[in-house]
Amino acid sequence: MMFSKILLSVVLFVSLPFFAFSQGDKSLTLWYKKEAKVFEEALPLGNGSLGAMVYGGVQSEHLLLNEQTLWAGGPVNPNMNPTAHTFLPKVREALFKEDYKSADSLMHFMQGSFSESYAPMGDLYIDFDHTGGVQNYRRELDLRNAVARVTYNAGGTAYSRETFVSHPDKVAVISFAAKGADKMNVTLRLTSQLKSLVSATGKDLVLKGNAPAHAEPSYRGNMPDAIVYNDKAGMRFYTLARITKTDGIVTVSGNNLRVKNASYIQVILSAATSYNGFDKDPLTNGKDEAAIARKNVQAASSKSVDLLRMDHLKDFRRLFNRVSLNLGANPDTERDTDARLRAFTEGSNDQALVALYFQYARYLMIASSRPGGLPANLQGIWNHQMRPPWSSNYTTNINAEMNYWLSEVGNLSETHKPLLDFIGSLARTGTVTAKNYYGANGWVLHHNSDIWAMTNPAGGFGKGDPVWANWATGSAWLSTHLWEHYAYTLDKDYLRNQAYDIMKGAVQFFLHFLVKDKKGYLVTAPSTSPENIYITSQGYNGATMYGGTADLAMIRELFNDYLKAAKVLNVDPALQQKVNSALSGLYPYQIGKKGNLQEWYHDWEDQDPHHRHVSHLFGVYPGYSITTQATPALADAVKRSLQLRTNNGTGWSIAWKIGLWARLQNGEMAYDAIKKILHYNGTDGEVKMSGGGTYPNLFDAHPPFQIDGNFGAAAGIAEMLLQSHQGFIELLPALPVEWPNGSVKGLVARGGVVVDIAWANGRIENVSLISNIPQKIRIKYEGIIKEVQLLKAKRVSLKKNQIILNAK
Ligand code: FUC
Repeated sequence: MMFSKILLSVVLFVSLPFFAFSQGDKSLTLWYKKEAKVFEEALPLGNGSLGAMVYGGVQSEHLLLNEQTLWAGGPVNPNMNPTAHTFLPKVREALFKEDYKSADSLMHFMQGSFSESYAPMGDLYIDFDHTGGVQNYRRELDLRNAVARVTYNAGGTAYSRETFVSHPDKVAVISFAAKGADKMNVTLRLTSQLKSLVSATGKDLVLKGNAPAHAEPSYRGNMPDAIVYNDKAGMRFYTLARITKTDGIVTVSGNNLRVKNASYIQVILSAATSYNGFDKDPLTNGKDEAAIARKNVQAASSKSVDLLRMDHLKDFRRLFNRVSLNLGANPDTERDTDARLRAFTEGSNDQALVALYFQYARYLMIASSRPGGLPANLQGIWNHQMRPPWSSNYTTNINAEMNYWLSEVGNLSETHKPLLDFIGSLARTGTVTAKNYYGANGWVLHHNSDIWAMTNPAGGFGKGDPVWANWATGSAWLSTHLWEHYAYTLDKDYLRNQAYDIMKGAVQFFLHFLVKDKKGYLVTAPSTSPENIYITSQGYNGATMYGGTADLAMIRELFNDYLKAAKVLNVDPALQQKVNSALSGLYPYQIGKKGNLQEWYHDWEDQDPHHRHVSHLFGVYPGYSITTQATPALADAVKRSLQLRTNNGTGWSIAWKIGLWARLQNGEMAYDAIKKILHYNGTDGEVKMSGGGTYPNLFDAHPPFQIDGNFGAAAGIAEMLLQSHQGFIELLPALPVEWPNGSVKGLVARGGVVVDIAWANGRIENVSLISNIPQKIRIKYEGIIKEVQLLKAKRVSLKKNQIILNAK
């Protein structure tokens, strides 16, 4: 008896290695009492490229699988509309005759193809043959360990599952265990919506297939050829799931694997595609996807689970643990996350949920954006639809950029790299697009892109509405990211070798594209203000105009950043001079009759006064040329514009407003936007499609799901606590009364200064600063600026009486 007990416990210890995960931090865990019925309830895992959404079904576990490079289409032909530029003079002529209608209609001739679409790779199902009722069901996502767990009892047996997706080993590790009288009898299946084949041999399940040659954006509606396959295009993919450990009996059953009588099962899964870069045909010049996936599974199977887990945790925690946030309330961890979010929507003061939401964004960033990979798309890396909303592409008139507002300040600078590298690809196709559409030097990017680095105006050669299709300021906006990465890291080699030429290319484009208006100011023409419609004094509702504020705000920022970069590197004095003079010739910001910052060149009305885009306020955030201190009148006008727009909007629109109000140092309005974005959006198994907010799995609801709101809101929260865009580090610039006590550790200020702040009763208690770069910095609190000398990697801590005048 004694002997068998000891034996049992030894067997359990050896066979259930995943129990060795340290207990997750309750305040950093999302948990639920029911299995997920829909995508917006399932829990995301990812290693930057391989993504899994865990549904946690009892009868059938479902893992939706994605691979970041799996997209429809192939390399873009940047020469798809070589004569588009012949329409530019005509558009300009119409515009300067104030014939906006003709300008709008001519813009249709300056369009190219739609972007391609991110594809859903497949689904792994593990069907159980449970009989009897289920008790104590719980599923959770433990952010500290980046692991999803499911536990429940059935028929007196305790079941548990754990899944993590390892970045160092490039595999998903999925473990199942049963502890008690019953054993597990399961069927493992792989399926896919894509053209594919499944096979089972030995202990391996293989799913292989192709992405479509083309997938039409979903907003185009139902049409016969929305998804096109052909033999000459459409990248290959390969998914391999292997049962690497079990005490059960594994058999092949048709295209499935059966495991009988098991008390533990461990599956290792990897996936790869033939994508080989934006400009290489993935069929004729692609990677060997099968070899990659097999190698990953083979290598991981030879490691012990302990080692796989240890390496996963080491890698993940190195990034995640850099920041902690405490907003001063006891976490309401007794309530499941769904109930917590509902309660918050109804007015509970659960500020720990706000902190959890902030950290969740950091988690999602680590899971969807890693050096060497592609940038996170509209849904990060998680997509279950053949025609996902807006093709789950890179939408560059806000969404792609907003995805990366968190990276630097959130101490995840390396997660910014996929975007920075991608800008390099865009600059290549964008150089051809600049010639074809504008006869210009440099490079240009319009409102949509994809992994093929498409830069042309979208719209399907004339079918797109210029209000979105023809926006041409993407290279200016993205180039500000190149500069910001330098501003945070002070990495001169990066600036010299990677960023500078691309910034210069964007500058060259705009120096060519800007034209003089009747008053002699430099303006963009044509211009659109992202997706908003004006009403002229004659009553025409249109999109195309000249001198839109948003364009000029972005170009102003690009020029300023460029000048700083050229000075740091001490290069191109002649170009610097040109940029300086263009900068001073730009049509200045205008304050409209309502006291607002004018969005249009003329003081026109908006068709939708509450329009979700607030691009004309770019200079406040993410830009920095309007500040309450340096340009108070303009800052007031921005405030008025925001009041007129209201804090309502789509998910990302609300997120943007958190950051904007934070920059205007208005903690209460920023907090009001946080309340709005954390508005519960969904009901049991049903997804609401109106009103921005948050889904049960804390994914942002545009709606539908769009990840930019998660990242943008977290970036906004960081801006409420720390700002560094004015040449000094400002502490707690927009602290709302809802956060009287709290602390944040590990946020990053420009200059690579890592900042910890603690506060009580709404005022700072202490601050601690550390940087790897020795430098003299200035910190600002309650209007007082103080100089601090930082030595390399030497922490400086200041108490409140060293920061606050007359501190008690
Ligand atoms: C822009 C926005 C939409 C949506 C789409 C992906 O076009 O105006 O609201 O976010 O991108």
